[in-house]
Amino acid sequence: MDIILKGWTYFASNILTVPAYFIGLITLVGYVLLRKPWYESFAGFIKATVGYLILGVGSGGLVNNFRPILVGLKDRFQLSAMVIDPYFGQNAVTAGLTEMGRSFSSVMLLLLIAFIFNIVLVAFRKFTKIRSIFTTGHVQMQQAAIAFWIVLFAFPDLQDMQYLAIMGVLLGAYWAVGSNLTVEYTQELTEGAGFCVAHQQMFGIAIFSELSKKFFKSDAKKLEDLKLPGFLSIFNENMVATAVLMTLFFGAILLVLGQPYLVEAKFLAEGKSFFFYILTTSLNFAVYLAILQLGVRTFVTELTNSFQGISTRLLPGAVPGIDVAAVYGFGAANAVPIGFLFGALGQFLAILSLILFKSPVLVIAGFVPVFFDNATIAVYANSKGGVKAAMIMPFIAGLIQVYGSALVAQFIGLAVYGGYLGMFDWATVWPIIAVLLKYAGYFGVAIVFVALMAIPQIQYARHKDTYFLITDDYAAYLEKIAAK
Ligand code: ASC
Repeated sequence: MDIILKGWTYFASNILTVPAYFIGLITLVGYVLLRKPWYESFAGFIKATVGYLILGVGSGGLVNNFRPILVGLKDRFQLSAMVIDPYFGQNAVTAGLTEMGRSFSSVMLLLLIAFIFNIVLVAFRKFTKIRSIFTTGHVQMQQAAIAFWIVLFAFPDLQDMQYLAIMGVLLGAYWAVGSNLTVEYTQELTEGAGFCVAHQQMFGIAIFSELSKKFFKSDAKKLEDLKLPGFLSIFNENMVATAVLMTLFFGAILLVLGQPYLVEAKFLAEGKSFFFYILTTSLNFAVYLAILQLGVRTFVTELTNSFQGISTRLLPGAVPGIDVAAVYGFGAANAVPIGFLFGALGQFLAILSLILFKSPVLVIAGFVPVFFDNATIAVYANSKGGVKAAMIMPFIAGLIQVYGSALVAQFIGLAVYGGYLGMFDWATVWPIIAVLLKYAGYFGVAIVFVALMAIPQIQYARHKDTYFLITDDYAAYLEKIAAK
């Protein structure tokens, strides 16, 4: 038993929670199952892993460069505020647990239980209607930390094994149902690329795609159809648009922070030009975005080609759920900066209102929610409802991220430790789960589980004839839709 657990822990901490290797391994296994020659399988493994690592350089570069700038606002004005960001959320849980004299040492075991549960749900897809597997390990760790805190808050006196059982079932169900919920929207966005999203705004993708469909015309002007005239035409190009918009946005924030603070906080070396610091920092946004898109292009085809091995031989009909940044390689490239800016506007307005109304919790915008949630929502909203949807939906999401996070972090007592996850699903779906668990106990656990399981059933009932076809054979799906 001990050796199995050690082996698992090794696998989980080096592969399962490092998406690049996990996706590489899946690609390798997929090609082997397709009986490709060993050298092609090996090459597939390399391309998938390297591509995902490149994606990580892009998204990590964005996170590491721009998160400190946003958080700088908190230091500069000495606000006692909570940062909404997955990494701050994870730190807050650790701080809270340390203070209580507890730890959450069984995260790896939890991942095992939840992951196996996810696979079982797909294996029984005939009954569960679940098609997708959640593979984004670093996100799973962040979510496990917050979910542990929520369960601890609702059931303070349980044993470790009982926590594991409740969380394994709830998280496993959320991962499976949430990623499954993004299948249709993602297949349509990527024209059948064969993956879905396994991240932190999966319900958000579904909700805002549906709202965009409902309130905007499907033939509304899309961002990619905009042909700006005259000098504005430079914005037709994504790299130029991103660079200019981000220079304005981060330039303003860096000016507010001011040169003395930036020097003191070691952002800017003494004696260096402030102007060129602002310029380089802001232009780096476009650099990392370009890297990220290169990463997506490198691994997506490998992954989805090889995954046919898994979805025909190992786990029939399965679809891989991957990092949300993968969708930035599809749809309108300009949706990414637009979503970020309108989401930031929503978040800043919400934060301002918290200050004006003297809320007991103040929130500081974290980079990960404000960028990765809202850019994503704009990409999907644009594909369903065009330019206006791509602006309005992230704006609404920005408001919700702040208000929902402020409410839930106060409710579960995490606000005092300085952070909360803050992503869309964790500002909407999980607060509801927290309330149900707290006030309805085990009955609440049952309600949440049944409600989650009902979602794929509803999806299936709405499109029985194409539900599995959309991932099994996208061309046939399109024909069927056209024939209708
Ligand atoms: C997250 C998180 C990140 C980013 C990344 C986006 O939630 O923790 O590092 O989003 O996954 O590519």
